[in-house]
Amino acid sequence: MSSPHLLLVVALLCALIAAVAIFLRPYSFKGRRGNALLLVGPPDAGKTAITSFLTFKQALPTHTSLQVNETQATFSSSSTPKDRAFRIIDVPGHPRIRSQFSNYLGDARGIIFVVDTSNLARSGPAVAEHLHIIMHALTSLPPTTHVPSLVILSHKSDLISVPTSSSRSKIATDRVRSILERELEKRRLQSVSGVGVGSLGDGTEKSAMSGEMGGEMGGLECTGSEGFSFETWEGGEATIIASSLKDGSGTSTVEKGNNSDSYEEARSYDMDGHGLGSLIEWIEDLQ
Ligand SMILES: Nc1nc2c(ncn2[C@@H]2O[C@H](COP(=O)(O)OP(=O)(O)O)[C@@H](O)[C@H]2O)c(=O)[nH]1
Ligand SMILES: [Mg+2]
Repeated sequence: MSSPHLLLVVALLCALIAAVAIFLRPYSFKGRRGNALLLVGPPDAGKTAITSFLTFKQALPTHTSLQVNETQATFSSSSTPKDRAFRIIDVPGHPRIRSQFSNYLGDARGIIFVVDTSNLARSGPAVAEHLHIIMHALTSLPPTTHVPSLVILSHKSDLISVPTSSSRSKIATDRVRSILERELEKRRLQSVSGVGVGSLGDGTEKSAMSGEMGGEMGGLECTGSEGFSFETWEGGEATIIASSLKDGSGTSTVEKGNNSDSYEEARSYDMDGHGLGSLIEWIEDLQ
């Protein structure tokens, strides 16, 4: 073969190898991207109500669930022209069941940690313990696994009192951020100093550091030396978004009917912390 031909063949081969490498990159280096959305968080936060809204376009009456509930829902996507179908996995918050979220981690694209904003001042330590378990699991994934995005949903934002002219959404997310950052910082300091943080939880179980996850829990490392913050968390992206399924009067914003028009209305309904509009945007933006 003459040398110009040889050069051409080599160049084509290189181009082919580069194209294959680019095509396979998400699979070979970052792991397969799953299609599950996991709803986790303490009991009574609103996980099942949100699942039913995302799935059936309306809030159905819920009751305390003692098993994982799986449904399907389709969302448009900001990165592809096609709609994307997700498995929605509603994991009850009861301490004996909540660790089952880890069975779905390999297929998780996003994790939605739902918090009842209105009672967080009281339940902060227990909620932080639960979130710590999730963050520990995310930071313990094998390096080849795609790490799902995490959103902390400052839910039931209709129940907090907000001075007129203030932003409900900002007050709700600021409250969740400051309480959880403070509690997670306590846990981080205790684990650094080697003192078990089991006593920081709600006291209903001794599992926090040893039993449930089988060993010491890390996963709260941050860049910089300012203590724990979601912004500097090394485990990945963690966003805080406000939502509610009811308006200030206690009327459901998503029970207005069961035809698709009311769904469209509720879907886009995100008036400063009311509705699920910001959460749905977050799902549509998932990479
Ligand atoms: N005020 C208010 N109540 C809500 C909201 N979302 C859910 N709830 C209520 O909170 C209670 C617990 O909801 P549920 O979905 O069963 O919580 P789960 O235990 O996390 O699955 C139910 O009575 C819901 O009607 C909300 O945005 N605002
Ligand atoms: Mg439930």
